[in-house]
Amino acid sequence: MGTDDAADFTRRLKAQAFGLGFDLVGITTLGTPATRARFDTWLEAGHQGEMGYLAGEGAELRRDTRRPHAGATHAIVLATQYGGRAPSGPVARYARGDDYHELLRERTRALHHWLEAELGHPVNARPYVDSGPVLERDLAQRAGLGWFGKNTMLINPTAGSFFFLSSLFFALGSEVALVVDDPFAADRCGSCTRCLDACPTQAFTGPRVLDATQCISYLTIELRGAIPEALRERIGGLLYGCDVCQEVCPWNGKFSKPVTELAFASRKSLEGKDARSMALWLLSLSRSEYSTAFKGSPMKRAKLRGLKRNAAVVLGNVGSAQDVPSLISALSDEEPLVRGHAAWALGRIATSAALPAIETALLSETDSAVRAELSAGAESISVRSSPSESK
Ligand code: B12
Ligand code: SF4
Ligand code: SF4
Repeated sequence: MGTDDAADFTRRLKAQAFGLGFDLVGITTLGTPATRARFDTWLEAGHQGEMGYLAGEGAELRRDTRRPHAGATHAIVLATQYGGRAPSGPVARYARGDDYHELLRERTRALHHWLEAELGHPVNARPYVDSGPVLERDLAQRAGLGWFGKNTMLINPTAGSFFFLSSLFFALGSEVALVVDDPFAADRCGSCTRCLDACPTQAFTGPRVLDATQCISYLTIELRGAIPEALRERIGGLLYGCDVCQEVCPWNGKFSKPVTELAFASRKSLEGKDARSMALWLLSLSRSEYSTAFKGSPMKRAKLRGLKRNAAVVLGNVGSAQDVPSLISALSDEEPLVRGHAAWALGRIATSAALPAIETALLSETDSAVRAELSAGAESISVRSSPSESK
């Protein structure tokens, strides 16, 4: 195949990807990620927390993109915007609609089918969307899609950073050639530090290094257990994920787009709810109501108990005396995680009306972590409620 043929085939492949709904497309070879050493340093520091899949065998596969899928030589790297122009709210923008994993995997598979139809034979290929053992931002930078912002996001100079990444790994035979994109060489952050300054938990240890264990996205989505007490207040009204370090980025201010993919538009059940009303709604959900409301939603990752845990934290931050009855009900939730965080929230709201309920709960509570939260909550109410109120 000559150079012209390669250029033509590449053009048609990219046109097909745009036609399928992808917003950015780049092509790269597979190999050792340029930021492999950064990744290793990050793991050594323990910044991955409980995300054990990133270490061990998972890390080994991430150290060379030729490892995850045998025989693959190239990747088409794809970005899909999810609506950075939408107003900020208690749920991160990426999680307000349907789960992106399956939708993007299907769309990436469609590109695979197109390749096979064009070449007239099966092509050894595999789609990756988020969960595969691939450093996707590194791969996207290598395919020319953007630079690593100081907030660690992959930022594109015409699209900002509110997009998902996916890729098709494939084996390129000798009968066809492709024009590979140059890595994105520039760093367009300059002297800006807005994202580092705005992070509510100060989770960045420096530019482009995020200690995930301090990040609200990790705390509200990935962390299975209790949220460290020192970080709860800083979560404010964020119920699921966090967009703060993207919202303040001037590249998003200028280039983020309204949502065009209907599947990513906010679900009706989330629309119009502020942090407090959404937290109250979540705390009230039965298991079957939860299954109906969150069918096909990325928010299922936190499970009902994680969402209720987050809701209790949010009420502890933005709630008032009116919310005490909901939190008292949560003291008898089947999950110790929820009971413990509800006790903390009652201690924060600190109305003495909650004291009898906490004392009653202490009589029957057997979980030692919840007992500690209940005692701390009672103590906090005793200290913080005014003398006139506690009479
Ligand atoms: C684990 C994970 C998380 C963790 C850790 C995030 C992190 N920054 O490491 C947590 C749960 C906190 C998280 C949060 C979010 N995530 Co996430 N996450 C991932 C996942 C699964 C792996 C990321 C990873 O390997 N981290 C390890 C660290 C070391 O890698 P890194 O942060 O990307 O850092 C690289 C560069 O910064 C560079 N680097 C580091 N230091 C330096 C220094 C210099 C000088 C240079 C040049 C480079 C450099 O090297 C690193 C390794 O390649 C990817 C999907 C995937 N398979 O890649 C999605 C992914 C990164 N997440 C994504 C999203 C959307 C989010 C959230 C916005 C969700 C939300 N709204 O809550 C937040 C954003 C938080 C943030 N600022 O990163 C998207 C990002 C798309 C984009 N435009 O960048 C991805 C790619 C998923 C996807 N397929 O779309 N996430
Ligand atoms: S997502 Fe939120 S908590 Fe995490 S680094 Fe960005 S601003 Fe900080
Ligand atoms: S806010 Fe500023 S420093 Fe942070 S990623 Fe955007 S341009 Fe870079």
